Amino acid sequence: MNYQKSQQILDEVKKAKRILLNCHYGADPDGIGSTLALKLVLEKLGKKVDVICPSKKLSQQTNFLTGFNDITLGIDFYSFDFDKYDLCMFLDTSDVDVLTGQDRELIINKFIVVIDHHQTFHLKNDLKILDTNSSSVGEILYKVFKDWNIELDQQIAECLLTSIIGDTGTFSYTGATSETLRIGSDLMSLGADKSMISDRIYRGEDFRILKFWAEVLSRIQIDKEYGFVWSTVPNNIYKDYEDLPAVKSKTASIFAPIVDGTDFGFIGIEEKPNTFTVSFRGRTDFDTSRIAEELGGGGHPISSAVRMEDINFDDAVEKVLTVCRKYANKKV
Ligand SMILES: [Mn+2]
Repeated sequence: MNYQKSQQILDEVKKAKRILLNCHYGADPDGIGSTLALKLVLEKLGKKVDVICPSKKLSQQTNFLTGFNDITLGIDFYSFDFDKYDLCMFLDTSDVDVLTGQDRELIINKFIVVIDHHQTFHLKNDLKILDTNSSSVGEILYKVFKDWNIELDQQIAECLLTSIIGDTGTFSYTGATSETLRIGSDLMSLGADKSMISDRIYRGEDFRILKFWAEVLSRIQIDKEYGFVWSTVPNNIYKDYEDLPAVKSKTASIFAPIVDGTDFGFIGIEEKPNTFTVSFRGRTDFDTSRIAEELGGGGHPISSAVRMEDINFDDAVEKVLTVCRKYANKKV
């Protein structure tokens, strides 16, 4: 057994007829790929499966995955009817905000299974597999499916490899271990196309995102003393680009962790007037989640985020910089 809880989760799955899965708010390739892989496996087991997502629009970069068009978008979790489901399974979702896209307490009177690799965890749930050493939920699920003796086919392999490639920068981030590569190799043998997936995720941008990046890069600054870079974009600029899916996290992943001599970086975006979202990305083994947590957010050491509400742009930037310098390693 890779995970102690695998059998218990399988027992719950076997009892259920209708199962609800989620793609988290602003779902990324790991969120989408892992959810669609689980959907395919549950359907093989004879279950009726629905997938819901609070975002109104998803990035089309993973639209080649089986089941992508079956995801029901724009779901309001606070009016959604959970009654017809016997079981809810939430993947790659560390927090209620990420689950629902809203910062409100949510009570679901259903048996809930959570499978995740995030460090901070605030959902009240009944059964979870939490493996923070895993590169991605796709990697965890691969091992869960082994525990369940599921024979993987090409479609499932493609979903899982999409998850792993999405969360490891095509096997390049520190989270990608020798085991991740072994799993990737097995998924390729099953017919998942690594090059196609990687091209779709990393070389399939909307031209307009480059214009947004020009705005971000024209504002980028470096703190050489504390070893970090940052850029902050006010709402009057961001509003022209807010329809681009996952634009905030993607921009941070590309530009925040790449500057020599830094430990981390952040991109701060005023997503609505007086609402400021900050995405931190680590470049070294520096733990950015401590900064995000102090500001009220969370995440992994290498990737974390916070949304700050009812705060004006300048105050938000100052507050974030102060906390960054509190935790940063002084360089000079
Ligand atoms: Mn993930």
